[in-house]
Amino acid sequence: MLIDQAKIFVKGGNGGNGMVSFHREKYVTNGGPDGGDGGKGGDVVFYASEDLSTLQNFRFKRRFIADDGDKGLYRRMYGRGAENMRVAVPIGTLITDVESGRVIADLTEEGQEVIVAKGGSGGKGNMHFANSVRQAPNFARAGIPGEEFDLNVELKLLADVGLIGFPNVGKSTLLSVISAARPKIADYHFTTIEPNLGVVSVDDISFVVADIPGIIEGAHEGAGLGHDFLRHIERTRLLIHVVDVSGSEGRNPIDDIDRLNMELSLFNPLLESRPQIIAANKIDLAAEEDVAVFMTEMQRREYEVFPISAAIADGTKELMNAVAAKLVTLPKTILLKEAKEETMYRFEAEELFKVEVADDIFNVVGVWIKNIVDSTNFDDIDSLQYFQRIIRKKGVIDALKKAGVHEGDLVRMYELEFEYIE
Ligand SMILES: Nc1nc2c(ncn2[C@@H]2O[C@H](COP(=O)(O)OP(=O)(O)OP(=O)(O)O)[C@@H](O)[C@H]2O)c(=O)[nH]1
Ligand SMILES: [Mg+2]
Repeated sequence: MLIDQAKIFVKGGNGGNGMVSFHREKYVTNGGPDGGDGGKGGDVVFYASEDLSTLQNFRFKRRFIADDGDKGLYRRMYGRGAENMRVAVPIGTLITDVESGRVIADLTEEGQEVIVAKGGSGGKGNMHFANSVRQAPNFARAGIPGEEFDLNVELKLLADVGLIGFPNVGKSTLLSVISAARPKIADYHFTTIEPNLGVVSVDDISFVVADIPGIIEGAHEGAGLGHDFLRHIERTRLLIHVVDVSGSEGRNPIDDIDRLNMELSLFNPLLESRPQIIAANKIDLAAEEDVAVFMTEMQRREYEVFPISAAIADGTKELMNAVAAKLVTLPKTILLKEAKEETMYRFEAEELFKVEVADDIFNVVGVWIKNIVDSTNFDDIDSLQYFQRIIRKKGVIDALKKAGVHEGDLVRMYELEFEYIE
């Protein structure tokens, strides 16, 4: 398969709750509030590592939940913040938010990292809530819950080597003799309609080879099938250009090389400079002097070129040795300097809240208001008063009035519902 994919759930740790406590000491009566703040919940962080090449790890573990922060302590002591949870993913991993479809990150470089779910901040301890009027606040705020998302994690093909060539030249046959892959092989054009991957081992080196559908002229404008797949070989490090040296379809192999390279550069000029090794296939059908002419011309152009007969695996070992030797000299991954894709962006900041009116109910929605509601203890008079003040200060009441709220209307803020009183 071309794309490795997994659906996962990520959640940042919850912030620890703030503490309610009062300073106590011998001979000191009515000490001030000294409850400390809760610690921050851990973030879930994804980072790109070249040690991985598949999303295999996500087959077994699909939930990534960072630890919660500790709660605040006595004597103004902060609760400990939780460690971040760090998850390695292969280079080339694309992360999208399932709900919104937004791209969160495209990790294309070693070590690049992104916070996919932020941990919540800790709640403030009661030491923050004293003022001249309220000297003994007996409430603290709860920690904010960590962000949570369902994510789609996708790894695009990161084959090391791409097999390119016109239809029917023997690309799939070659893949079948150098790897365990079993692509469909037949004597007609476009036998391959989807790319096949094979893992090739040469001594202790292994690499991934991608066999893509045959490319025809005009592919860069969408002719044939190859176009859709050309972009999958943009990230390969090396190309094996397979050509039918016997000219069994009445074509000239040297022309084939030129025309196919032209298609590649029209599709993406970067591909022009991608190293190529040439596989002169079907030598069993070719006249010896034709093979010699072709070889001489390619060597003149300073290509490495190997005469092979893929069907009987003749010469393929030498070809693979050369491929392995070449790969070790090439950079590990080709970075998408000129790729069309987005690299990385975070969610935009959200507005504090929004008032939505439906069926005469005034709904106040948004992450901020949800957090305030979650962290308020409505049974506690101080906490409730604090809540009332903060929503007034941040303009929630004004926004409700603007939306047309009247005495007795129902207002809903997540779990909290009340009748509006002037
Ligand atoms: N005689 C001979 N036939 C070969 C050789 N290699 C491949 N073939 C034949 O050529 C035909 C096409 O082979 P495929 O491997 O399907 O070619 P392909 O390049 O993958 O073709 P598409 O997927 O259609 O682009 C098949 O009938 C193969 O058996 C070879 O070395 N010698
Ligand atoms: Mg094929």
